This record gives sequence, structure tokens and C-alpha cells, in this order.
Amino acid sequence: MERPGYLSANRKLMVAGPTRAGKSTLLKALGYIDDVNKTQMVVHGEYFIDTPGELLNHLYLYRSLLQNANKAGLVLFLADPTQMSRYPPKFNTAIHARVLGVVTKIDIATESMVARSKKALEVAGAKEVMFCSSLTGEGIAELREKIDNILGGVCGR
Ligand SMILES: Nc1nc2c(ncn2[C@@H]2O[C@H](COP(=O)(O)OP(=O)(O)O)[C@@H](O)[C@H]2O)c(=O)[nH]1
Ligand SMILES: [Mg+2]
Repeated sequence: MERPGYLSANRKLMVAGPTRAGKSTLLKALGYIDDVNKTQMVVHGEYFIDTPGELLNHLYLYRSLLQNANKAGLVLFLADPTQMSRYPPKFNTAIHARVLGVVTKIDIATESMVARSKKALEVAGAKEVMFCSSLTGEGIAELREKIDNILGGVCGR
């Protein structure tokens, strides 16, 4: 489908989260990218922004994450239940775009691990948290629908 360029301004989906949280794999599961490579730098697609976990892992790189977030219409805060997620409290207040929390890897996590991740995302400022597995596909359809609702169905898939 033809999509005028201006429509993609502030319509991008950005993924943020610690290294190996599953950001790129989720973009693939959602149909934004075809291949998952180790994300070495911020990747701007026409409809998405993929980020390396390092931007969140190091305080001095937050600025870069935030600058990129301002080019997005929706930022997903990812948390991997199998590792500790270290988001600054109320990180959402520094971001103009809407924020949605996503707990990934529910196929390999226990309920209490998932609950801990949800809590971490709420502390980070995600008012709503969704749950999915990019490997089994569980929760992906619901997440995709949510994203399409927020971004107005402009997603380039
Ligand atoms: N079991 C499971 N593994 C996942 C899931 N999503 C990602 N992974 C794995 O987690 C690792 C890191 O994924 P990647 O997308 O590169 O993480 P990124 O650094 O956040 O972009 C890879 O080995 C993925 O296959 C998931 O939903 N379930
Ligand atoms: Mg990546």
C-alpha cells in the first residue's frame, strides 16, 4: 500500500529496554523487520526505531534514548522476566510519546518473574503493561492490535 511520507512522522514504534530483552525479536514478531541482528546502534526504519540496550544500561546514554523517543509515536518499554530490568523511576515523564510496557519471554518465565517485571515497568512509568512471547506468538496479536490503535494503523507491515 502507498503510504505518504508525512504520515510516518511521529508514527514510529520505538522499542526500548535492556540488552537481550527481546526488542529486535519483538519487532520481527510484529512484522516490522525480517532479520534480528545484534543492534549496535539506533536503527530508524520508516515505521520503527530499534535501539541497543546499552542506551538504557548506561546513565550517560539516556539522552540519546530520549532524543530518539521524541521521534516516535509510541515507545514500548520492554522487560525480560529472566533478568533484572533497570529502568529509571518515572522514565516516562521524560518522553513525549505514549509509553506502553511489554513483558517479553512469557514462554520461559514463571508467574512471579512476570509479576516482578510488570512491577519494574510500572515503576518506570508504564501505566499499561502487556505480555507476550515472540517465540510462541502468545500475546502478539493483542499487542499488534494495541499498537495499531495507538499509531492509527500506520505501520508499514
Ligand atoms: N524464549 C524466548 N526467547 C526470546 C524471546 N524474545 C527474544 N528471545 C531471545 O532473547 C535473545 C535476545 O533477543 P534480541 O531480540 O536480540 O534482544 P535485544 O537485545 O533486546 O534486541 C535472543 O536469543 C532471542 O531469541 C521470547 O519471547 N521468548
Ligand atoms: Mg536488538
